[in-house]
Amino acid sequence: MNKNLIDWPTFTGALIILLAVSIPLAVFPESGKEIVSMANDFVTGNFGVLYLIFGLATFAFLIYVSFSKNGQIKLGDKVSEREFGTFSWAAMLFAAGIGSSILYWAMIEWAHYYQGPPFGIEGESKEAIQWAPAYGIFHWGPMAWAIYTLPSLPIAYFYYVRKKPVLKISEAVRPVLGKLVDTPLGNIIDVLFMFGLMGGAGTTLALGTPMIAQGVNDITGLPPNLATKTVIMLLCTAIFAVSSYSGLRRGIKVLSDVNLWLAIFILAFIFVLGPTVFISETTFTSFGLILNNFFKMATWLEPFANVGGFTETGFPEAWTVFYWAWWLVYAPFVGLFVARISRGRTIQEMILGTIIYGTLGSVLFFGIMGNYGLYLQLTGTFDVVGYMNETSPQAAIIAILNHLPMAVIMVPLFTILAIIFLATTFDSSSYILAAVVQKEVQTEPLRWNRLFWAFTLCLMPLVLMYVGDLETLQTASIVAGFPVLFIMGLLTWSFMKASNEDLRASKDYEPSTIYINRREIVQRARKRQEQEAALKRSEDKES
Ligand code: NM2
Repeated sequence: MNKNLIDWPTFTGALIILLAVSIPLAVFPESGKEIVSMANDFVTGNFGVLYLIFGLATFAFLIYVSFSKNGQIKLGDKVSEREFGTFSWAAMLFAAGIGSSILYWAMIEWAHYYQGPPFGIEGESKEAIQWAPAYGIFHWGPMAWAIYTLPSLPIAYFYYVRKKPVLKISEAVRPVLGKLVDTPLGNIIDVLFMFGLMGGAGTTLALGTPMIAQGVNDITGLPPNLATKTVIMLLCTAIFAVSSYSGLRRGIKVLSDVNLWLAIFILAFIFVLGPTVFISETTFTSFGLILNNFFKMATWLEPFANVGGFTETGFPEAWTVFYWAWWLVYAPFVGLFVARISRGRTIQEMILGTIIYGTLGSVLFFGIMGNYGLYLQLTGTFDVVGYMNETSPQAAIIAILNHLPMAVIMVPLFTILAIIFLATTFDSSSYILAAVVQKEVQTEPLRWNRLFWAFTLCLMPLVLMYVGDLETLQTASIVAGFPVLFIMGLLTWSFMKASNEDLRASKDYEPSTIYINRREIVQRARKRQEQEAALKRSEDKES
């Protein structure tokens, strides 16, 4: 066991902050919940606008970069070939950014919007029906994927262009902070990033586990209580641990492949055997609705709540702000991964590819799974919303699946898919957490270090499930993500600074501004005229 490799200040810093949040919550759940709710209100109430500005600015910035000179920079040398073909690249980046939560939300997000729509629309009205399938796609769409892409810019740039392998976020901001990175500030940045990721993974695991427990309950009859959930979570960690010991790469690779094909199978099954036309039409119509209302959705904060006859719905805080925060906490981590697989592509290809393929993937899940449930609701086959209110969202999810043909097979398959998703979340998150607390990573982070963080990751979601309702789970991402907002700013600045410096210094750089010097033009024209006249004179003389 090589303990010297560990960057102890970061290691203990992250652990302390995790324990400092989890233990009081577990010991004093009631007052803990109050404090969590206050923290949530404080951040979303006062800084909600900051998150929405951040989302829109990120999207606009990436579109700008991809069509600028910086976007033409190739990640690698002249001869570097693409490491992966486009299909596997897209599948890998989607799998890295998405976990079990997409199963949860794709199935049930519409039901929340149907009941509590935005823009002062009445719940369960005809208008609410239109927004219900669209809003989920928006929250998992191009702006969300843009948030994921932002950190991959500096990381890929340093990795392939400046050839400095970066596995730490603090290293990726070195162009801006310089030597300050070697002071405790560097450790603080890494600890805050780790805390953000643990918060985000906390939300994922605390949402995914009860859903799996419900699936298990449906199959075996085991009660979906806290004990079952704890066992499930530990089991997922154990699956990861075993696969990681059985020749790391292979184990997880097999799991991810199974995952991909299983997901494709379930989606195709619902699409073909479910209401195919309804699914296609609703998805396509949602696409238009989002395009038409893109800016409205991206900026809606209900500033007039509780004044002038407007009632407060809390929709922006509960959804858009929450989502941007949740994507944000995962972003540096996904950025590390996307950067690693993008050798040989240009920055433009990396940006547009992530946004487009990522969104397409989300559209498949939300369009197919969500609209199947919506169909059951609207045709009166099954009152999903009523059932969800009576029981729980996860019970409603399993009940929707039970309406599928061959439900006896489909529910277990869905549950297995969710379990693998959860295990791969443990795998990838623990990889990054372990890498960040090491001074140096040779090929892989140390095994004990990875396992340590995988089990540590269980802590927060366990406490959250014990304490909380949905709002508490959402808060974990929002509050832990707040500092990451500023780290993202540093990362962006750092990329622009480094790439602009290099662009200006490179051999075939041409400044983009064209400077017109009238005097020079006139002089040159006059000179040309004189030359021509002289030539003519000499020709005349010869003839
Ligand atoms: N995001 C995509 O569980 C998961 O799907 C992880 C969640 C940020 C909403 C990512």
